[in-house]
Amino acid sequence: MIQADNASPQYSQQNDDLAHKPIQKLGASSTHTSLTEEPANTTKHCGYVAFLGRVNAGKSTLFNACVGTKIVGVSKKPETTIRRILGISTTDNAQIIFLDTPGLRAKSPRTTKTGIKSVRGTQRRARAGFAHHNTISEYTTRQALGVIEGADLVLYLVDATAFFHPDQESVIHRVIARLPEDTRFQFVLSKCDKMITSRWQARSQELQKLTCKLMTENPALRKHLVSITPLPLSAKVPSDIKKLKTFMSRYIPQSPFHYPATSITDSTDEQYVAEMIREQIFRKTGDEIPYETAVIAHIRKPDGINHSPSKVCYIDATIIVNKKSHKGMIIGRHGEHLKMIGSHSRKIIEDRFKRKVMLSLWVKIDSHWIRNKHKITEHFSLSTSH
Ligand SMILES: Nc1nc2c(ncn2[C@@H]2O[C@H](COP(=O)(O)OP(=O)(O)OP(=O)(O)O)[C@@H](O)[C@H]2O)c(=O)[nH]1
Ligand SMILES: [Mg+2]
Repeated sequence: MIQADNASPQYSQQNDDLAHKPIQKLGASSTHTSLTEEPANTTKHCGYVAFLGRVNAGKSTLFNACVGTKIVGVSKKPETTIRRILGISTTDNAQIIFLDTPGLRAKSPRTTKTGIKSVRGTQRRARAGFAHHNTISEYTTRQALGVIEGADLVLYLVDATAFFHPDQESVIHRVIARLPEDTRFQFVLSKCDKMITSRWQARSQELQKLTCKLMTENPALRKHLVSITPLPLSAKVPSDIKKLKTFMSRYIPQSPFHYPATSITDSTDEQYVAEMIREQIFRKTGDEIPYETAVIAHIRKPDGINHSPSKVCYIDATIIVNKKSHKGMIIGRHGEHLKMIGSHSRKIIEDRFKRKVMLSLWVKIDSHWIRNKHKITEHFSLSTSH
């Protein structure tokens, strides 16, 4: 478990299960979305807030901002996040546990008995503007939808700067269908700093209209919805984050803390390292590099971060691609890309671990691993429990 900066870092091998069954909920009767009021209660509260939404909606950026430090990779390319990631923010009286999730899409095309997808169905969906679906998409969707069951509050992010995607409505319906009885639901209009006020206000109204339509189609939404007015915010504006946390704290139950006050995530150090390297791959290579690129990191003990800060931390990481051409793109001419990926991720990891890091990177081709469920679980450290 990675600890807050002021705590001594240590290894942890927590499993990926979501140990967050819903407990008594608070604030079920609140119906307003004002971001300004302080919670009146000073007893201990602890609960789960899940960030859901389509790809690129800004979930991970908001997640990192809420945790207060970077634990999940962010990039302008879709499908940066591949598994559910847990982050923790603790104050004297409240512990909010955030769940970042992979971007959602409409349902995958049907799989035949032999495990091969209906090609005609896929082509039809492609013509209709849906993205390519494969086994990884099925896994990531399950990862995302899997967090809903344990969430006290689900925040559904809609990118204020983008048009509503054709599959947006069906994705929202899938989320609503999974909401447990007393879980609250709220739309968030993200990236508002990128627009002038009148434009995001217009977007907010469009989203309200869509919410009304969704409520007509699915009356269950009414009882979960905190407010029909989406929360407009920017993950890059600290005062918005502060107000959002105040808002969230109204919907988490009275409960002892689930994690030590110094913990910031349940990810292992290896998962963190892999996440940061994957982010740099997404940032430093062209659009051709697909999200089907995995990183497996191994921190070599005994020189790892568990020991004296003067010790160098040796990390070996393997980047797994499924095509020879992708290997070439990641390595780049004379290894330039790989060098850049290595030096940028090393700096981020050194900053986090507060010690010198020797990072060795390898690129390996593993053809068709993306069709192999066991390999997906292994390479992305996905939980098999969902
Ligand atoms: N200006 C601005 N940019 C933002 C904001 N939130 C996210 N972004 C940018 O939007 C892009 C996507 O952000 P992510 O946080 O990776 O989005 P995501 O929803 O986690 O994406 P996936 O993991 O691919 O589903 C990145 O380039 C971010 O820097 C915001 O509030 N303001
Ligand atoms: Mg993400």
